[in-house]
Order: sequence, then C-alpha cells, then structure tokens
Amino acid sequence: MRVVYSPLHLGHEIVTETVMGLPVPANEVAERAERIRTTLEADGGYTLEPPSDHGDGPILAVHDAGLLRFLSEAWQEHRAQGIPRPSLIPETLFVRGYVEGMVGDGFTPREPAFIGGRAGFYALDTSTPIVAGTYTAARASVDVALTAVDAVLGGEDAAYGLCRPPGHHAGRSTYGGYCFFNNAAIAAQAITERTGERVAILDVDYHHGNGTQQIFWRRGDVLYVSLHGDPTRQYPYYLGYADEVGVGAGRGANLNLPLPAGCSNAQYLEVLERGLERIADEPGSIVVVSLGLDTYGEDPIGDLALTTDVYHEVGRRVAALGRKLVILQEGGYHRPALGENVRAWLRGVDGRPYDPTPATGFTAAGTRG
Ligand code: SP5
Ligand code: ZN
Repeated sequence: MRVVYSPLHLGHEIVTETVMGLPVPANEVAERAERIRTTLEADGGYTLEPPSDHGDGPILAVHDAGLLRFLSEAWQEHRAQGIPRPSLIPETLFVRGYVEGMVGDGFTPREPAFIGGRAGFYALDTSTPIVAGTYTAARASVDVALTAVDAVLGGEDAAYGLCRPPGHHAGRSTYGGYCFFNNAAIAAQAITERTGERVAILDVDYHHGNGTQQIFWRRGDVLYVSLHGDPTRQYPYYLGYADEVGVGAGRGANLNLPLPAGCSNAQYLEVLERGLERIADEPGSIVVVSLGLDTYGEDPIGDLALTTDVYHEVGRRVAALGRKLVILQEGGYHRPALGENVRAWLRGVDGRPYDPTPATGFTAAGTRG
C-alpha cells in the first residue's frame, strides 16, 4: 500500500496543551507520526512517498477564507505583537452567548486585531496551540491527504495518508481539537468534484468529528458515519449525538453512533456493522476513513477497551465493503502501541495476516509481552 508522509509535521512541535485552564503534557506530539512511520517502514509492505503541493483551492472548497488567512499569519502576528510566549493560545473564545439575539439582524461578528482575541475568533478550545511550524505542518497534512486521494483516483485500491496534525475537529471556520484544516473533508470534497460520485466518510477516531459533520451537514452527496465516545462525557461535547441526522438535502446523510465507556471489541464490531451497512446502502466507489486509534484500551484520553487485534479485523471489514479507501490519520495517543495499531489496521485492509512486531514489546492483545 502506498503511504504518504511529510517530515514537515516535525515543525508542529507541541510540548504542552491547556486542559481546563492548566497546562498538561501535550498528547498530539511529533513522536506519534514518527512511531507510525518507523513501524510501517519496518513492516516492509508499505512504500513511503512525499505529498505534492495542491495549493489553496481544495482548502477553500471547504474552509472559510478568514480561517486560512488567520492560520497563515498567526505565528508571525503573535511575534510581531511582541508576545513572549512559546505558543499561541486564545485569550477568549467567541462563544455563541456574546451575540445571542444579534446575528443576522444587521450585526456581523468582526475579527479583532489583537492576536489573542483573533485566535479566539476561530478557535473551539484552548488545547490546540499554534507554534512556528504549525501552519506549514497543517498545509503539508492537507497535501498528504490529497496525495492519497490522487493515488486512489489513479487506480490504487487503498492509500494511507499519515496526516499530522489531524483534521476532523476543524470546521468550516474553526480550528481546535489538535486540528487546523479538515483533511478528510478536503479529501472527500476533492473526490466529489473529480469523480461526480457520492462519497462516504467513515470516522473511527474515538472523538466525534464535529468539523466533518458541520461541513457536510446540508449535503446529501457526502455521507458521514462516525463511531465515537458519547459526547455527554467526551470531547467535543456539543456535537455527536445520535439524533443529529443532517438537514435539507443532507437529511439522513449523517449517522452518529455513540459508544459507552469501556466498550469491548465485540460491542464495537456490532456497532461498526451498522455503520458499514449504511455505507453499503449508498452509491459510490470511494470511502474516506478518518482513522483514529484513540479507541485503544490504553489510550490516555479515551475510555474504550479495544485491543490491537481488533484493528486488524476492523480494517478487514472496512475493506470488505469493496470500495476504494483513502485512509487518513487522525488521533491515537498511546504512543508505544500506536504504530502497531495502525499497522494491524492497514494489514487488515490489505488482507494480510497480522502478527505483532516482537520489538515493540506489545502482544496482539495489547498487553505488555
Ligand atoms: C484528533 C483528536 O483525537 N483530537 C482530540 C482532542 C481532545 N481534546 C481534549 C483533551 C482533553 C483531555 N482530557 C484528559 C482527561 C484524562 N482523563
Ligand atoms: Zn480523537
């Protein structure tokens, strides 16, 4: 399988994130993508290639121009405004209550000049710091996704984009949840434009892909199916409920499948079947997969109980749809098992058996061997 990877992600070097106002060690770190890359290289069945530049067009097809401009300028503005901090985190967030009862009635929210307020005009949370290399990394991550699309439109049955930073929390005009541009949404949009076909997005990251849902909410040509920790207890909290089905032409083209804490492999596979049945009902030849491994039992921010061997089975079942797959990396924060979990998933897609790499010290059951 072709794997698209860019070392430019290394410039998005995050040390701490802010959770409920306090700094904690960052979860979404460069080591994640490097672990995945080295594990796939060691496997031997994956050929790494760099992304090609796809320009602004595919980004602006799903994102607000203001978000793109902000992200492209944010770090230099932060520096120019003389703020002596290692990363840019918003001072305020533009929550709906500021303008409740005002919007659309002769009032338009405006983007301020001070960078701490400007960041909050676009941010969803305070856990997504911007550093010197963030924009370059986020652009490269989009190009990784679009190069994986090129591989599949060029005839490959499946391609894997080792995207970092991830994308599925980024909405039309918002960044957050460690995400800046919505790689999967940009990929799906490019596929619809280039094939004229319907596209399905299967999101198996532990978190609901609020950005992807929002971007395609009114669209019937892009089906969004997501399995995730129930938002009553988990980020992104405000979206991801089962009764969110889309509106207008998009009604019925959004399927949320919330999962309970402690969800086992067997329970997970049952819910997965519902998602796969929905995708199989839809015309189209390509599925975009938002692949998060934060469903893993040892994930530091997830609370499901999946093990490495189930990822092989999930990959196998997704491939059994008989659709071409554009597989894009999202979350997954238990670094010691992350490479193996991705490798198991992709070998499932390839129809190759999975045996754990002895050097990792992890068995297929996910316990230390
Ligand atoms: C792409 C992706 O997986 N983004 C996830 C963003 C989650 N951000 C919230 C992190 C909150 C961490 N809470 C720690 C609780 C530890 N028990
Ligand atoms: Zn996640």
